[in-house]
Amino acid sequence: MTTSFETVAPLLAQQAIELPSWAFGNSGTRFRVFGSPGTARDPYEKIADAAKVHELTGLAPTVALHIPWDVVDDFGQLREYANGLGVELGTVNSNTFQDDDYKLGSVTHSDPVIRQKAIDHHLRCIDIMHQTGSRDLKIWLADGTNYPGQDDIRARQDRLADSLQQIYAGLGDDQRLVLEYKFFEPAFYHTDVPDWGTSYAHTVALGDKALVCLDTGHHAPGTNIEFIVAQLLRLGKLGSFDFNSRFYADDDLIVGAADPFQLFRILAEVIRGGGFGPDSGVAFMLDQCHNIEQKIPGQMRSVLNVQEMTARALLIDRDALSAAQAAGDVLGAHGILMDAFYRDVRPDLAAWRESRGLPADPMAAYAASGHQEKIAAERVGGAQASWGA
Ligand code: PSV
Ligand code: MN
Ligand code: MN
Repeated sequence: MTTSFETVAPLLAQQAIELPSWAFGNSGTRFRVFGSPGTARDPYEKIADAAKVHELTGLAPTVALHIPWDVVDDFGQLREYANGLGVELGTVNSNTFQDDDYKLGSVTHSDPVIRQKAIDHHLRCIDIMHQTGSRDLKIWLADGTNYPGQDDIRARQDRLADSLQQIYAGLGDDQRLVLEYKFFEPAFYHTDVPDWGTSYAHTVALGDKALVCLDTGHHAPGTNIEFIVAQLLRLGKLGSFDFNSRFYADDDLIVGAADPFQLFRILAEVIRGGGFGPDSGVAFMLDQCHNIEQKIPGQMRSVLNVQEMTARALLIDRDALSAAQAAGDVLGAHGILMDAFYRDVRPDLAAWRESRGLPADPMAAYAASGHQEKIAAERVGGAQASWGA
């Protein structure tokens, strides 16, 4: 007995995927950042682009901000602007990686003055969160060292723990801190939060409002990410995802592009562990850049990929799978999982979208709408936003 699409459709209606404001700025590699016509010039235009993605897909009701890239004079006004376009402001991402003072570290720095500056930046982010109505403060640190012996790894952990405690103390009752990990880059010998275990250890020490953020691009090749998902959900410490895909390193490519099967396996484990849906406490976000492709359709493709893989993961026949597992039926159990992975849900999703007043094919609808040409004509003059300001 296979699970029918109709059974899982109500669950799909609960899906929300947060878009990163920085996906709508120009980005590139250390070799070149390519400009493209129509790219947003300020936070308002980035939000308008995100709202367009939501309008056509119904999947992206919130936009994440990056501070100081998205600093505006009046965050209340930015919030009203977003609301007027049908979206909310979401996670606030702190940035302590683009200031000369942080060359040797930010919240782990041995100089108390620089460390305080980094802590204060996070407290300012929390203040902004009160104005934007954001729940989550996401911390990704560029801290680390390039050479063995460069600094005392253990003392840096102690300073990290102390700084995080001061930041955590500034959170409001309904706010959360999500701590992201990454095993390399920009530091190449060690990073101060390299893996889920380190993030877990710090967030456990902080308390219930501190959780782990799992960025799918931040693992060594071959890492079994769905196992980490299962473990963090088991421990009640999975706070959010930064979805993207990678072929080699932290490539920030469109989620599901490099390895759709891995995305399926991750989502299957999310659903299995109760991490799906608004009440789960697990936030889905994208953390991507669109270097050579158009940005609005790039984000649309991304949320649609997550939706398609979620639908397939929801279609796993759980009863049959449990029975096969209990019977020790290795190939039978594997086959049940693969049956769901190979289900082509695109026609069902197209019909379902239409029934909800959305375009059956959002990508085609965007291309036909003339919106890209319109913003290319309108957004002339001024500096386009880049992965940065
Ligand atoms: C750097 O690796 C990074 O991509 C992290 O994943 C953050 O989430 C993102 O930048 C935004 O700060
Ligand atoms: Mn990330
Ligand atoms: Mn990253």
